[in-house]
Amino acid sequence: MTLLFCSASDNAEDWRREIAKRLPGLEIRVWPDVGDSADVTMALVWKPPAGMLASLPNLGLIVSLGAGVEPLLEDPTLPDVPLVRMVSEGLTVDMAGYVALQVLRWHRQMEEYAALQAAERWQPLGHKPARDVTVGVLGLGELGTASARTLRSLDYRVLGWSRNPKSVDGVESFAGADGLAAMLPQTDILICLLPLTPDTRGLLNAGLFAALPPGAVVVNAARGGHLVEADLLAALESGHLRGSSLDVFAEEPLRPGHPFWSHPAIRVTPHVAAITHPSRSADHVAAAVNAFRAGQPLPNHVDRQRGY
Ligand code: NDP
Ligand code: OXD
Repeated sequence: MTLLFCSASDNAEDWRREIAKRLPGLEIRVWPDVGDSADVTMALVWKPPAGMLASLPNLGLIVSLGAGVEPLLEDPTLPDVPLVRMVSEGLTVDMAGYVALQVLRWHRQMEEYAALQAAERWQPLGHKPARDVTVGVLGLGELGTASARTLRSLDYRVLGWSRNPKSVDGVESFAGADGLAAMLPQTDILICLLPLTPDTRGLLNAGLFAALPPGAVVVNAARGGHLVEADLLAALESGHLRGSSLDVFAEEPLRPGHPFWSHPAIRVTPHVAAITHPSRSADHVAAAVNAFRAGQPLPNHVDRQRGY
């Protein structure tokens, strides 16, 4: 059995080393050095070239280096073999940290204090207790649930939205369209941690922003495709929204001159909210490979129909 690694943005040698520690003897090839493509039975990939996976005649398993699999599902030639997505403690801890950082940034007025520092002004602004600030989390999956728990530990009031109702200690659960309509007017800071699917594409739009209370903040750490960029700019321009933290964009890298770069109420990070480090995530790859080899149920198997 041979595993093919293919990613332009991950270090192949680091992955090879970490996988070899856990699966000694497994042959690992790095694209484009595929050798005899008939040998390849498993692929570990992030945004492989369209059609590449279809060129592997004996492929039996695809493991995504990303938690979000829409780049793979968008390839019409994607072979009909099991697809496993990335779920790892490292990714989860990273994301919960990013979400807490952004919530604290806006709640604790870090933007305003940065401006005061620049003006050499010593001026306490005061802030509400965290328990009086409501954070709404769109998506209560692996990353959303961990983020919600971290926010609860900081005493925020936390609401969560998912397709099916959830039971997460201290987190009020909302589901479906009615649930979203009920949650939004209560939400001071909205965090998007949804997968990108036909149902969620463009969800962060003018209608949703209008349903948030005046002065709300929007944080998108999921996918750029969730956000209608012009609607965000308009909602900030009108003063209805106070600010936004964006880690993901419709087009990455964000092009030079894009209005988000210089917008005073937008904070940009280059898709780094959570990173799949090999040392923290190779256990998950090994678990998927072992399950596949043993013919056992695969962990974090993607439901292609749902799209996540
Ligand atoms: P999960 O699959 O574990 O969770 C997805 C959640 O979204 C579930 O709670 C699901 O509901 C909910 N959901 C899906 N569709 C809908 C819908 N139509 N309406 C309401 N709720 C819906 O995903 P993860 O938490 O692991 O990851 C979430 C996303 O985060 C990834 O898909 C990826 O795009 C992004 N990501 C971003 C990173 C970054 O660095 N910026 C890093 C890693 C991931 P239910 O549970 O009821 O099915
Ligand atoms: C992911 C990502 O989906 O890094 O894992 O965006």
